[in-house]
Amino acid sequence: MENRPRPSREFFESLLASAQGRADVRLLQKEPLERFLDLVLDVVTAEPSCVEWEPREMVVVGDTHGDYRSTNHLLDAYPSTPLVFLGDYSGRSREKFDDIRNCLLVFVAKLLSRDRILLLRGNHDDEMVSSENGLLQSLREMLGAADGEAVWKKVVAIFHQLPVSLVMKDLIVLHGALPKVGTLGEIRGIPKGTPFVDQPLLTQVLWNDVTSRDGVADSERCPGALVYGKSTLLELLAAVGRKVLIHGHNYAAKGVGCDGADICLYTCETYFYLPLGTPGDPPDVQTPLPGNLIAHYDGQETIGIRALPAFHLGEVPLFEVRVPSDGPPSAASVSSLRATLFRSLHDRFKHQGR
Ligand SMILES: [Mn+2]
Repeated sequence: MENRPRPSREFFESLLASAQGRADVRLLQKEPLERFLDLVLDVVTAEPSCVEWEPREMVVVGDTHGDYRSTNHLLDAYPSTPLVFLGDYSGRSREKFDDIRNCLLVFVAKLLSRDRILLLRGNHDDEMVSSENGLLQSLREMLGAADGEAVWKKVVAIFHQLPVSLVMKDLIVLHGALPKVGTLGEIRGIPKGTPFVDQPLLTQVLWNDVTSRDGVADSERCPGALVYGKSTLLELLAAVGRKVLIHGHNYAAKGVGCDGADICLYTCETYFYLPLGTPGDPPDVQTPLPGNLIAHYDGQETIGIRALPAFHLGEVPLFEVRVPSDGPPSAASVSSLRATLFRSLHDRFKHQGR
């Protein structure tokens, strides 16, 4: 495994340029691309299904779904902070090949910073879903039918080897929502390397949802998955010995629910991008909706929920979740100015429907 041939420096430069949207992905050649994907596969295969990190600062990024611009922005904005991506790297792309760019970008980042960047698995990061969500089609278009399918199979092998959860101190981090388990050991025991349909608990991790209604119901999104409310979430958190679930997979306008026990992040502009300027204005005149959220954990007791433009506005969080060592979590709105901006954007978003 260690002596796989490495692609050339020139290849890595053109790979990065393509992934960042500075060059045409169709200029990439199949053979070095496959050698690159083999290197990424080795790195993620060595990781456990349930990653356990000592308490430390980290930024958690929700579903990016082909939004390589946001991914690139985050990699630039946090060059040394541990970054956890919640999965769903392809699907729902805004423009052709955005899904390929985003996958390549997170793979390059992982290869270069394997101990700092964690790529968790989402429900789209799967053989079946990525054959239907546009990624296979994009790769066929990029490389031709046969070569595109061969490269897609290597991408799928990586997807299936991604870890499915992270536990750190009082937090558990995964794509969908906690599965119905009685112990953390059941989550640790979820095997890697298979499609989710073969694994009932993995199906739940990747597809479950938390809602505002209490009780447990079957999910309409996927057979075998569940939708549940606050009391069930609190029971499951207690069962796995944690206080806060950080997850993606769904859009939650505020990003915080269940009094801080539920942090739901969506970090993709594709669905939730509402220009404030007039059409044709440069991108920095437009403001993403607060659906474009990340969570910053200080490694102690505080998790700040920030919208992506916060980088340009002094890093003021929208909401703050406190996780004291001796009590339950609590959530509070932080900045009244930003809360007002947030509410006006949210109202406008609601009126537009989606
Ligand atoms: Mn998802």
